[in-house]
Amino acid sequence: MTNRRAFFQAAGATMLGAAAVSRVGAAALPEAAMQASPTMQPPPAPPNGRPFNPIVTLNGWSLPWRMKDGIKEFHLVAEPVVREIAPGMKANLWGYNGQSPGPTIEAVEGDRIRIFVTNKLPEVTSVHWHGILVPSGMDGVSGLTQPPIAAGKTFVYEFVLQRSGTFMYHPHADEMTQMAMGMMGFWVTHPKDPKFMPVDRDFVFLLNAYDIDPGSATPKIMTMLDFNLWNWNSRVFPGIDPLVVRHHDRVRIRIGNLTMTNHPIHLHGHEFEVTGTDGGWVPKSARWPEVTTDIAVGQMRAIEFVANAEGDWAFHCHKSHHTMNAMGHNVPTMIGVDQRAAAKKILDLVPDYMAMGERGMAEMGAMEMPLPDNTLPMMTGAGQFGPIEMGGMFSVVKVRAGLARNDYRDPGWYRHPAGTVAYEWQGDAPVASRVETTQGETKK
Ligand SMILES: [Cu+2]
Repeated sequence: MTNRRAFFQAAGATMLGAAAVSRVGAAALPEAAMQASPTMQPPPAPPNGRPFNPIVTLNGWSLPWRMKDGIKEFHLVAEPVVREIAPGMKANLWGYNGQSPGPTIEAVEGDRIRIFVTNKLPEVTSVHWHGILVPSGMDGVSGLTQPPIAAGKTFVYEFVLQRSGTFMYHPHADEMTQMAMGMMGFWVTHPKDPKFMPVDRDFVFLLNAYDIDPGSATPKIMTMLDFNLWNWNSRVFPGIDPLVVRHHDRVRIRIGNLTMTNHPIHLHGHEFEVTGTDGGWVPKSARWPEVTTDIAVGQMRAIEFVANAEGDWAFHCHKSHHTMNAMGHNVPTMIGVDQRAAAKKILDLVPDYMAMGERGMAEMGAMEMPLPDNTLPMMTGAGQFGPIEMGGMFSVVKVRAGLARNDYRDPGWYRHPAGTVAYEWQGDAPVASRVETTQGETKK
């Protein structure tokens, strides 16, 4: 297996020299780069072809290509994978090239693309290029535009990228099963002119959902709506990468929804504009400021903002049950119920029994409950001030001064300036000079 970094080191500026393709011998197939880790791999600048500003996939990577006779050749392998959803839980999914979601594919407007798709699944598949303008026969709808790709076979897709934007790829064969199992990936077509709508940091992730019973590892594929794990790139909080940006950076975040419900995605501390959809870029005159944008099923939204406020800013789906991990949905509401007498009786029979919920569910975030193997707590994650009580679709935009240009490493928790943190009132008069502005600076 070749991870992306080793792959680029080995391949150097020429990409895929003779050594790198030796695994497939003399065959014409390009190397299928594999990724064994869910750790974010910020991509290097493109080694050949038209220049572009690479994007960063949360907990993911971008697929290397080889240039052959002026055509960019990629190799996707559809196969069963094991994905770490967050530390403490791994899922048996289907994906591409070792991970779910598959690698992000990046190319440039005007590029001629050839994609080899090898099917290592136990059933047929196909790949649909969501939002990309392709000849009808390259659209990947099995039965309608092509025969299904049988297990063990490799198909070739070829098209020219007609417009820049943010797209997705996913099967159009036994879709409900294959998407419930995690088969999907992002596609970014960069503009031919690298100065078109430039940003300093450009992130992508997919919204996806699984139904995995506590104590198990394989999604229930017949679930229609009642999923229990709400993911960004097949990761849940606290397994989702923070979005680390420099103070004053112009930031783009591209989000695609391949779940079965909509997700109102909310950013704290900043206002943003939707600048792109899977149909293309939004003209300036058609944009308006928002702090939440609803992303419907099958949609993609690119949002942009200037990171003008330092801090740790929550960034999450606003459906509160989507910021929780697997939970029993049939738990009765216990707020206000005194369970002490009943709990004592049950404890005689079940020593591990824990009465829950009579003061709300926050106590779930702090307590150490016995959990089945391979199961995440419902609410988890700790910040510098205590339990964050979140799971699922939640991360943190960390705005920091003084970061290096390509430094995406977690800088730790924000060091708040003195006098700018909410505090317990202890009878003193509040200090009148502590007035926060929206810029995070203190005014007298
Ligand atoms: Cu949601």
